[in-house]
Amino acid sequence: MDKLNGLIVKAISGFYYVEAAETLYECKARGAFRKSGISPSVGDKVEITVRNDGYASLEKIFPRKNYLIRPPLANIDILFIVASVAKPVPSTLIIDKISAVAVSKGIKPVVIFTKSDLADSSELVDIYRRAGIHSLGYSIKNNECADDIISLIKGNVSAFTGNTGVGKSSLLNSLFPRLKIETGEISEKLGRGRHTTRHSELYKVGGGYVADTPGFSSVDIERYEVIRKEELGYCFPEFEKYINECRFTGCSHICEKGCAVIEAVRDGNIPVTRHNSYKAIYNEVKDIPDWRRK
Ligand SMILES: Nc1nc2c(ncn2[C@@H]2O[C@H](COP(=O)(O)OP(=O)(O)OP(=O)(O)O)[C@@H](O)[C@H]2O)c(=O)[nH]1
Ligand SMILES: [Mg+2]
Ligand SMILES: [Zn+2]
Repeated sequence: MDKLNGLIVKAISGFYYVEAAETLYECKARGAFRKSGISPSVGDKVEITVRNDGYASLEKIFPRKNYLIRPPLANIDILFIVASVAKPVPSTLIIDKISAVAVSKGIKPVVIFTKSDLADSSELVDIYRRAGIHSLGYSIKNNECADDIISLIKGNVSAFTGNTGVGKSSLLNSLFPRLKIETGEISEKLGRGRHTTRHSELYKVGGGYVADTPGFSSVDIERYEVIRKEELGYCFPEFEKYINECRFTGCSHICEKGCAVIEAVRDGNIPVTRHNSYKAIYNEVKDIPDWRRK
């Protein structure tokens, strides 16, 4: 029997696909281990045993450096938040919710606006650049900014997330043609994607690991992870300087006259859409007691 350390690259109906020693093992989780309440996820570093007859089982999950609940992913360095400039139309609130969660977990958010052949992405890209978040436009038609994305992927474990139909799988195929991930047309009737990608999977490409994930729907985003209101402002990187300057203790930076954050919005130093998202998220989380988080 061999004991090996590996990485979960895919999890489907009770089977975990673990890359270890240059080989892909299909593993079942050990019964005792299942009782621990931690469910193994893509991105987990694990220990497996492989019997002489080839049967492999998951024995242990090594401590995680971070964990995303939606989609379930462990140990991510960079979260590429993908939105399309059209078909489907982008929502800055969704982008801001996800990027705030990434920041709260020490994951670097990168915002990509796809389908930039259909509409100009520069205004949206600019909002995030002003917010101190790495942001770029992309189109599979001309591969603009491909080098930028590839250099971020190198040496990191990253994941692509975003609404269904925004072009996550198409983007990965255009950067790494050998992947040949299935993609799907947008439904003309509903104006949204069809949930073509059904499971998360980590691919070893470009000197790193990249996860493609199933696109979420509006229901998923309503039940997205909750950040405590006291912490929320710090999950908007461009707010920090002004939060520190704000002279009101316990200020919610929502409407107080003389609040440094509100002044920065008024002076154009914080993008208005970002502050609107902050207010919307703040109002969603302000009455959620700590015990109900998650
Ligand atoms: N015009 C244009 N269409 C694109 C671009 N990128 C993707 N598409 C189209 O958008 C549709 C959806 O693409 P997918 O790659 O399947 O989208 P996805 O985000 O992976 O969707 P899910 O797997 O459902 O989450 C396909 O018809 C693509 O051809 C782009 O840059 N420009
Ligand atoms: Mg997909
Ligand atoms: Zn304030």
